[in-house]
Amino acid sequence: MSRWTWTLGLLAAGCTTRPAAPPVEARVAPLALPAPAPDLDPAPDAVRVRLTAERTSEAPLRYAYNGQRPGPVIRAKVGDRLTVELTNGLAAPTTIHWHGVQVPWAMDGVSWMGAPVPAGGQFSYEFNLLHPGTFWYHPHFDTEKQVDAGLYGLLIVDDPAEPAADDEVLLVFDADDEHRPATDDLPDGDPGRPAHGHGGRAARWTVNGEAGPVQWTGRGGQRVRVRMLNASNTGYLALTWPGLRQIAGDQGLLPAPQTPDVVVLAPGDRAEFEWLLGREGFTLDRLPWSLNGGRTYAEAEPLVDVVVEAPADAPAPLALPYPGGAPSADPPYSDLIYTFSGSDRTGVWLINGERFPDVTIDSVAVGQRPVLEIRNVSASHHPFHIHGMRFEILSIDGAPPPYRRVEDTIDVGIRQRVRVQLWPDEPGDWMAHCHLLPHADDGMMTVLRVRP
Ligand SMILES: [Cu+2]
Repeated sequence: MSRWTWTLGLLAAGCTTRPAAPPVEARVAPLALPAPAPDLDPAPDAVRVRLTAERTSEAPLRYAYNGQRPGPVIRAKVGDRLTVELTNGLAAPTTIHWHGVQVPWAMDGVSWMGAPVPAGGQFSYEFNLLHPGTFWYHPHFDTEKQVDAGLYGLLIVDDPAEPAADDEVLLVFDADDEHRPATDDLPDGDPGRPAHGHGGRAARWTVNGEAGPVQWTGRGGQRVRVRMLNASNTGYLALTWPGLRQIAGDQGLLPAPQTPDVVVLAPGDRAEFEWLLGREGFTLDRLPWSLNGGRTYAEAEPLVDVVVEAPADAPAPLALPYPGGAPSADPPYSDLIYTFSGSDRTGVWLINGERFPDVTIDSVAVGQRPVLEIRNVSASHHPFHIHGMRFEILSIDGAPPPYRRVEDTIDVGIRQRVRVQLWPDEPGDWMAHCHLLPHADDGMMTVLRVRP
């Protein structure tokens, strides 16, 4: 029996815990964590790393930082000065954008009104790390192609005030061959039932560069901090597992831990979780999800098997310094409105009827807290991302979020209206765009100017 068939049988039986047989070692590859980037600066408050972007394969096209996919994990703490020396070993220009990190505009890695790093060139990115969280880095030049080819990695900013977990798991998800026809990538034995909607296709998901499912082994009684990134160009990741406990989102700790049944990571999203290991393992399943309507009808796909060695009582959660706080009130006005429109039929995606780079540039001032309303009038979800600043979700279709959410990437559903309060604290011409990278490259991008 294939691994796939075996797991589907398990799901169909409604069983969520692991039976004693067959031996798990025979079924799945062990999870490999992405290697860290060595810190070349001995000073305690400075981190300096080197990244070289290179082509590692021609067909299929593969790029990598330092030969790794995902790229090296850059690790620092709040207050550190980070220096990243980029060497562009590609035959094309590139940049590095620091997704979710508040950086000076000149360090943001966009080529809007500036030059990218030419082929063979070098650039040193330098900035101070102001906020803790799980961030990521990727090119912002020919973005759809360069990210899809493998240029991405985690940037983790630790808060020394937080208690350490017993272990840490980093999970970088990507969807390989996202644009392949669905008939090409159905697993063996699947009857080939057509999935409804774009993104409902059986794209092959990878975990830290390996085809899932992968297996991770921990010990009973351990508290494990789990950091996840959806680095896919277009794939939404709806994940579920027993005991799901979310502790952080895009921008660090949530006001309090949350225990939803399912968490949806849009492209560009990060989230952190706690695994409180007890006596039984469990499986992280991906639920089918479409850009054109959310959950779809197809089988769940196991991505990560968590195995527990030395079963013991599950531990109490970490005493993390959750900030608390309720959502801010949604005022009866908007300072800015972005209307998302377009369609796959035309291949044109627009914000306020405009196609990047022919866009109107709105402006706000440093320290203002403008209210932005995002109206999606298209038949596709769009994950909205803005550079250089964080934002708080004020309401979704008129209702406040269930808890205070500070984000840098927010999914905007079909015909949905999402209102956010922007926190511009750095001057610059910041890109604001859909993080479905084909949509961004097809024009769904604008610029918000922040005046000093
Ligand atoms: Cu979009």
